[in-house]
This record gives sequence, structure tokens and C-alpha cells, in this order.
Amino acid sequence: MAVVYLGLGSNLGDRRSYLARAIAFLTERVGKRLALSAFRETAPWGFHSAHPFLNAVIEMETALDPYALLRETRAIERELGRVGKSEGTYHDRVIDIDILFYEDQVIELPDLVVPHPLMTERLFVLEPLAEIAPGMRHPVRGKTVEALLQDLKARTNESF
Ligand code: PH2
Ligand code: MG
Ligand code: MG
Repeated sequence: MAVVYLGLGSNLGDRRSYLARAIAFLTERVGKRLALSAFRETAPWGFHSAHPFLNAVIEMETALDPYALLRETRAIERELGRVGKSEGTYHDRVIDIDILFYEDQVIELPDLVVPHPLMTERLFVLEPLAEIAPGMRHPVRGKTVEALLQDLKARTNESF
């Protein structure tokens, strides 16, 4: 069994319901839910949109290997109605499920990079993650989630 952390986000439609449905699918098909952060409203990061996000992080225990987990999270995104993931730029979406950590594994494959390469730049990831796993150590950066959050806050003036 592996402990994994997944980032959840939605900025279209009934965002709370999309997150809840994603969590229900994950507990049916990925494994046991160990912890769930609060849902936070956040401003779109890295692109312009009129639609704010609802973000959360979930901790789960899974028997799936990293690629099987990726396949399952993508299938759930599709089943919840996510459309058109295009390369390069960000788009509004009903649901996004990202693998943040898979145990303390470092994975660098063409379509799967873990830990998530941008997590250390994103308050919408580090804040909910620090709520449920402040002492988790980033296997590449060698710092805890709480320390990464404090670092990011110190070098940003974003208020979300
Ligand atoms: N996801 C992105 C890009 N920007 N901004 C916020 N606030 N929340 C997200 O989940 C998010 C984002 C790419 O997946
Ligand atoms: Mg994402
Ligand atoms: Mg994604």
C-alpha cells in the first residue's frame, strides 16, 4: 500500500459538487481516504479567467502503482465531464486531479512527473497540503511542506 496526496481543483459549474463527486469516485476506485483538507476558494493562477477555483488536497492509501493511479485519475476527470486538455496553456475545467506526492518516490516519465513540478510555486496546493501533512518532506527539495509554504509566502505577495 502507498500513501499518496492528490490535488483537486474545479472552476466551472457546481464546483463543490464536482469535488465531492471526484472524492466519491476516488474512494471507490483508488483507495481509502485518510485525510481531506478544507475546500478553499482561490484566484486562477497562471492564466486569466473570470471563474475562481475551489481547491482541496486529499490523502489516500492505494494499492495502485503510479501509472495505474494516473490512468484512474484521468478516467475520473473524463467521466466527470472534463473536456479538451490541450498542451501549453491552462483552461477552465470542471475537475482537475493532480498527483502531488506518491510516497516519497521521484518519478520522471514523459507524462508523469512526481512530485508535481509546480507544487512548490502554488499556494493553492501548499496551503491545503500543509493543513493535512505539514511534516511531509519533499523528496527532491528536502524540505517539509510547512517550510515550502513559508518559503513561498516569503517570496510572493499573492494574497490568495
Ligand atoms: N490549476 C491549474 C492552473 N491554475 N489556479 C488555481 N487557483 N487552482 C488550480 O487548481 C489551478 C490554477 C492547472 O491545473
Ligand atoms: Mg493541475
Ligand atoms: Mg491536471
